[in-house]
Amino acid sequence: MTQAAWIIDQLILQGVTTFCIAPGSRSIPLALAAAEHPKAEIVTHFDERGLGFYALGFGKGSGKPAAVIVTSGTAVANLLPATMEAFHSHTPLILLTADRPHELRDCGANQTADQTKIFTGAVQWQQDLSPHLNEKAMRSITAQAVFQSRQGPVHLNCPFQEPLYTPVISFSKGEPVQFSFPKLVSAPFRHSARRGVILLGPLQDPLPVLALAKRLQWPVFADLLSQARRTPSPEQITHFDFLLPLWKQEKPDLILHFGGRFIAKNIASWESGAPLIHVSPYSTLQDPERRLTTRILSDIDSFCERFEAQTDPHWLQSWQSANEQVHTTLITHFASPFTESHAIKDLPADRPIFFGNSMPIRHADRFFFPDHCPQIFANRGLSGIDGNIATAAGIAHALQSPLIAFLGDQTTLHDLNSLALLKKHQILLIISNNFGGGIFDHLPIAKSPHLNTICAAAHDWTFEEAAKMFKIPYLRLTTLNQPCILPFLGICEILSDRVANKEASDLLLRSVSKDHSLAT
Ligand SMILES: Cc1ncc(C[n+]2csc(CCOP(=O)(O)OP(=O)(O)O)c2C)c(N)n1
Repeated sequence: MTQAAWIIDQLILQGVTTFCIAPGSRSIPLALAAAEHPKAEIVTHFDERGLGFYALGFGKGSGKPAAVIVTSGTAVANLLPATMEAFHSHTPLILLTADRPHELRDCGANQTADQTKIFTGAVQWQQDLSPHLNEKAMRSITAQAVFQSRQGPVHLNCPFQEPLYTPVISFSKGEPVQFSFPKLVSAPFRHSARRGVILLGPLQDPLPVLALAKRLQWPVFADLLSQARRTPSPEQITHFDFLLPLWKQEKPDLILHFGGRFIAKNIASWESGAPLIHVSPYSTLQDPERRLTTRILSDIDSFCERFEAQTDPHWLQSWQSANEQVHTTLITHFASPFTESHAIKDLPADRPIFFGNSMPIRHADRFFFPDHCPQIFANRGLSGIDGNIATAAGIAHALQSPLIAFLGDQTTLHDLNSLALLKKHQILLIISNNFGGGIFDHLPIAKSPHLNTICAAAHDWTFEEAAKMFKIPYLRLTTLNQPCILPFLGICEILSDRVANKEASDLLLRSVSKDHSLAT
């Protein structure tokens, strides 16, 4: 209990105040210390998998880690999916897993497995603590864990000896340990390019990059998760995803990539032929196509301030006018009958939105351009369809704000347990039910007679009864009716047809391609 109190108190001194707790016995010292600490905030959930995603969502929403407390055994393994997503999206997260002490390991004790390095490959840092560590060491390791968690998840495996419960806990007065990140680019960085393109991937703060684009008058291709849509600027070529496969005009002479991987696949397949520089504060490589010519490890703003290159006034204009053409084609497209992409284009933009993986995030990347774009979230580190409801709930918690979560039906089915987390927050969960995985209609497997069984997992379920079980208000719609959903909190299910969605999408691609090739 004393050791647990040191860990919890040091976490709080380091600014980690949210503790996500699942029930268990070996974890009682940690859970109790958190419950008793006057500055700790507690969230509880019965399912460790959902709990891990909730903490992940909290990290995405706040930029700060939440600490997850679970018992030993399979409970620990249930944290793996959320930890993997956190690792690949550089989301802060701290895992505190209770364990048997060393003398009870590997000798048949109940609920005891080798869990010390279970997250290897998915954590930034890990430590197996010992019941014999003194206060100084325990506090120092805990502080180090918080520091490491700025770049991704960390794991502290915490063995506890019995007794696991004492009625009185005292928190000794400890000191926080200070850590800081250096800014790495300190001298001017000059390049001779004049027709540069800026790729703005998922990023916490796009403003330094947008300022650089304005200074150089270079076009910016901004991913939905770059948050750049919140600050519209003439340099942003909003429909780059449609344009790249059709671009026949002058080629760029440099590509600068900031942040993570793009949702739009056309970025990866664009054969621009230009040198590619990636700037990121993370040491992990972001280059699946193996095209990088320069890799710069730096915080974004210090690089942007020091980067110098040329400007060509016609370069940006040619992208802008092509973008205008695509925009005109899209207006015609959305005059057609209602499909899933209409629902996303027309979403209320009055609160943050979490988009589920699969088609929702792709439609949003292409079509969601409201006048005032809210903060956008998704699990794109590994693009899992698991834990999406829990992640959205964790984000709503971090932001202390109402939130929309827009998910596909399989994504919702995968995380039904987490409906239990919904009612603590002001969430409008919109389920786009096309009765299976609509994404597979866009892949070559769509031609196979096995599409519906092995990939799309077609079904005929709706979510009314699930809503009832968790006592969540429920609404069913066939089009996205804004006045109807604006004041509504709960589950809103929109039914759509996979075939119609796919046909509309094909028609749009043909129109863009035809209109653009006529004009260039
Ligand atoms: C945990 C996990 N399992 C499987 C997949 C593969 N997968 C990607 S999208 C998808 C279907 C999602 O269907 P749905 O949520 O209904 O959305 P839609 O495709 O209809 O937009 C699947 C199974 C995944 N990304 N993550």
